[in-house]
Amino acid sequence: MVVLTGGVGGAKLVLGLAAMLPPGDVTAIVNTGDDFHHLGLSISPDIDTLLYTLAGKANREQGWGRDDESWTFMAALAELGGPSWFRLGDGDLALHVVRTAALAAGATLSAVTVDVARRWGITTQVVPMSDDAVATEVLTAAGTLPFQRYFVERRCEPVATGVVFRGAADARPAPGVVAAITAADTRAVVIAPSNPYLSVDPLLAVPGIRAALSAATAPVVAVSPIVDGRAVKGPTAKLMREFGFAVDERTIADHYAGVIDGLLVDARAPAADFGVASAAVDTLMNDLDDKIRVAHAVLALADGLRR
Ligand code: FO1
Repeated sequence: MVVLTGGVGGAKLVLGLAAMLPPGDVTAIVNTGDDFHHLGLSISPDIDTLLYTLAGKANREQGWGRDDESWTFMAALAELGGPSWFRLGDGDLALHVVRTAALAAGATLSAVTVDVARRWGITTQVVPMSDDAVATEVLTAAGTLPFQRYFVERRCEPVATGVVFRGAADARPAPGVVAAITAADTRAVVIAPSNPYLSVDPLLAVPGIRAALSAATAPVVAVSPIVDGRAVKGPTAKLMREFGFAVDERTIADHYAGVIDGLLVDARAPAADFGVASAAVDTLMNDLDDKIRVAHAVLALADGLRR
């Protein structure tokens, strides 16, 4: 199984799939458009959410960072007049320091990620979409904002008119990405219920990934992030409205038209023609049983599809 994913919502589905399949059978290809440099550190939020979630270290209430976190560094930073808009916990900081040092010494982001996953006993393969820099920027009424400035500092408040993925056109898929998507024994490629505009589109903007999705023999199936006319988390619904779309499953199906063969929607969605094969299940994922239920439904939908 291959999953194209952003942070929290996608990590839940990856966890469900990993729980029902043999170790090593799931490859998560992760958005790196949120990555940025802050205080001299290389920060990869979605990769880290996958790593923390799969290692059982995620801070679930906060939705990012690690659990049992302490904040001595942030307090000391504030005392010195350092920036406080982006919060780095002490344990989280260690990961950024290790990654920054490894990248400075010539390692690739994918190699650093493999190393952390191995140390934490993670058997799911966590692969950045690219080792080349891609930076998501949001075009807003307040000007063009780098992703974290829009998302964290401005809390997604400025009205968005578009999104660009700087560097994506020249970015090469990281080693293993194309092979995983196109492998003859890949059962399905799943687009996680992540934000289509901010988390999945950066992956689709990498030409080699889009080409691999066209060449794949496995069906490509998306899980809709819409539940009962809302997005489960984050600014997905707000962006849909700002871009002039209805907040419904049809908009998701249209967004992925030409890429997907099937769409898994929430059981509360009104019956509709999505232009592709579809199935419905309760897609809210709180506990592990929920995640496994969605994982089963996505596999069942994909197994019924031929390319
Ligand atoms: N999100 C916030 O809303 N506030 C923060 O201070 C913050 C810090 C942070 C530090 C490390 C990290 O890996 C993620 C962090 N996030 C924070 C989440 C980050 O903005 C993610 O990119 C988004 O949640 C989108 O996936």
